[in-house]
Amino acid sequence: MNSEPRAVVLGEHCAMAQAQPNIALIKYWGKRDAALNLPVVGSISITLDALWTRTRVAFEPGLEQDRVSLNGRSDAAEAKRVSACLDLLRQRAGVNWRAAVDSRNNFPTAAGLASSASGFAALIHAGDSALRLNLSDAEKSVLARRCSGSAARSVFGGYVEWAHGKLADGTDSVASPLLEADAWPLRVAVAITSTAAKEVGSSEGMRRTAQTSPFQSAWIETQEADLATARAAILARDFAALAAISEYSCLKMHALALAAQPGLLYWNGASVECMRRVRALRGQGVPVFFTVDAGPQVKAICEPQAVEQVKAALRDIPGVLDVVETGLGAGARNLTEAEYTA
Ligand code: 2P0
Repeated sequence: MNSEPRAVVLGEHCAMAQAQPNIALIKYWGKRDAALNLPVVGSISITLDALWTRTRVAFEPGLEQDRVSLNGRSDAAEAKRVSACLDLLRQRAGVNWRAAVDSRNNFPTAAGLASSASGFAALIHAGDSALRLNLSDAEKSVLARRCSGSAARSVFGGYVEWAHGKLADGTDSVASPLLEADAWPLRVAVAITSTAAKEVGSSEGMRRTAQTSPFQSAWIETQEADLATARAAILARDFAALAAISEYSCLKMHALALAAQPGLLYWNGASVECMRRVRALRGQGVPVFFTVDAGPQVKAICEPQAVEQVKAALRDIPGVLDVVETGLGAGARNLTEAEYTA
């Protein structure tokens, strides 16, 4: 008897995976093809370690429709996105089996912490294993991108670049690793200033920006230089250079979105105070910089020796509900059932 009882319970087309969110230092904003999620610009991110999505996918030939549970609940809009993502995997495998998907995050969903990035990277990774597709990481990145743009980057760990690509079919719009997390282990303090879902989602925000912001062409024209500067700073482990180019890219993205009609204002008062505090610390010689995505949380990236001081400073700001610390982590990976249920 060497067959494992749990394999019988879960069925043979079942797998579990974990992926972590990533934070862009050089931002993605704007699509050249909304259906394929092809970006108008490349981007550079860091993958985190303390925050995760864990997902189980079980394809069951007898099932009539996909069953999707996210953080223990079912949501029709999210289930539709998950089914569309599963369709990409089913198409690759040449099967029409429906699946039961169970997924949970250890951080607030839809609050500017890139839950769609870790969510879809984990889904593609688990689905690939469940259907035994043996896709390469690059192929997983392409599929994850089609589900949510930034998910392309969470397939990989550490410092990651996602190329905007030139091909119409998007096969060259893929992420790849720039530097391992261990090679430059920066820390991140995330100041949570709201746990509410954002008012305007990223896809709608990008569409509105492209249609109405007068800065869209300047954004696209200046991105290549920012990417080159950030790439060089990362490879040289030059903190001051990475700080300068990252804050520049963040504020430029927000300026672009603020100039849409109606303007996209993702910050609250506490977000602004956090940014000011980070700059004040840096003025005192503390190696820290901020970045902010399409939501009100502020991510302060710092050298390891500064993290306690940075966390204390952020906690002190009125309106900061919590400060979560994380390091940089690995890319998407399979989980055993014991790891999944832990
Ligand atoms: C980024 N953001 O580079 C940028 C910066 C938010 C601000 O990628 O429509 O959830 O699924 O491609 O990836 C968030 O947008 O959008 C995002 P879709 P996604 O991280």
